[in-house]
Amino acid sequence: MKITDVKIIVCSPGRNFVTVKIFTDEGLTGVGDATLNGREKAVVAYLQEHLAPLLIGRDPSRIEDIWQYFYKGAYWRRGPVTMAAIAGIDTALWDIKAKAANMPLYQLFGGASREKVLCYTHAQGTDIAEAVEAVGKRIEQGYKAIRVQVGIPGLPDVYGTGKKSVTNNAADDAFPHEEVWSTSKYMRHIPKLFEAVREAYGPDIELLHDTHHRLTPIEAARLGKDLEFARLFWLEDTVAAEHQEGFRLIRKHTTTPLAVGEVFNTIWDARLLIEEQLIDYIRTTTVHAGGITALRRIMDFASVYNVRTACHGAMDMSPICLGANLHLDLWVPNFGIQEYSGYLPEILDVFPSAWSLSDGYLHPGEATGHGVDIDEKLAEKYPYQRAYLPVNRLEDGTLWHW
Ligand code: CS2
Ligand code: MG
Repeated sequence: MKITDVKIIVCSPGRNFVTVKIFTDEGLTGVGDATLNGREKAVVAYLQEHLAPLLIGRDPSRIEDIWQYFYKGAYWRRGPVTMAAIAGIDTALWDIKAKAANMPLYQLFGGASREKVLCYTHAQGTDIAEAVEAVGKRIEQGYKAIRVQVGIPGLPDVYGTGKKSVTNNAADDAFPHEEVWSTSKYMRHIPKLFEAVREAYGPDIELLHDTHHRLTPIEAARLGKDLEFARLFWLEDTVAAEHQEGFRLIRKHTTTPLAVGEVFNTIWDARLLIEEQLIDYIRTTTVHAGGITALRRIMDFASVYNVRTACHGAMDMSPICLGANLHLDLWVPNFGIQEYSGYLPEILDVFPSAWSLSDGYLHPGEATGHGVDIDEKLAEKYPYQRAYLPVNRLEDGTLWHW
């Protein structure tokens, strides 16, 4: 089999997506997600200018060699743009390989280790009452695990707590929306949120919380301790994780489980965290960690150290990324949980998917390949729209982590 063409499809059915579609001389095609929220066009250029031309004429079954060719061959390794581009190609190639084998992708990894994939979804409110009510709705819908975020008194808007967070897109103008942040206001308020949620719904429902990299290690240690009463499933992204050693301090002080890794793009970003068991869940996901080939390696490495998997699955991971993740989730022995924030209906129309959700669990389905496609005609109706994630500033104007 030979690769005959590579298309890079950009569409915006409510938010931007970049999709790689690979064509072969035997008529089989495969698709992969290459979306990098807010920097989509950089990945498009990387793919179009540098990678796609080098694929023509190659044997699509040589996935490992193609991955190494693009990773090692470029000399310039790692980075979100490079790794999202490689991921788009890698995912499409695995799709083709599983279609050629006439099997759902998870069979190629070694088959299912479980019947279904536990997922967590999001509930948020501008205040505690609203957030508690939102959690109740998610429980009614059958979810077993819920990430809860809330607005902070004294801060006008906080990412992930209001209407804007539904699509994550920036304001309608050409500049990113600017938010205001105060760690002390936040730290005082969050324990009250989880007191209220536990009081309303009891101990059985799994609760998660995302700090979005905004704390220092000692602040994270304090928050972890303050939340121990709530027995969280995890506390996510407490600190900016470039400084991996910072987690040693957090770990010394709290038994609240820790999750990190949605912005990691290689195994190297997580090596120390995993080796020293400084985290409980690794959140790397197919599209941002270099595709299935690379994510599988991270998952296996994590299994040696009792770290469980928890693929990032916000709405900016396209349904293709979710589909690919779900095949890994169904197989991976050290599975933890899969994030599922849901999709706008128009996104699901553009990406017909074999995966399904039932009673708080996902399943990748039994279609051959990874089971997700793109409707190219429909995608054309939703042209790219420039959009940014917000930025975060302290009350005095200092640009801050978020
Ligand atoms: C979040 C995401 O899902 C999560 O845990 O951190 O909403 C994240 O902010 C976006 O995916 C960024 O593009
Ligand atoms: Mg997160």
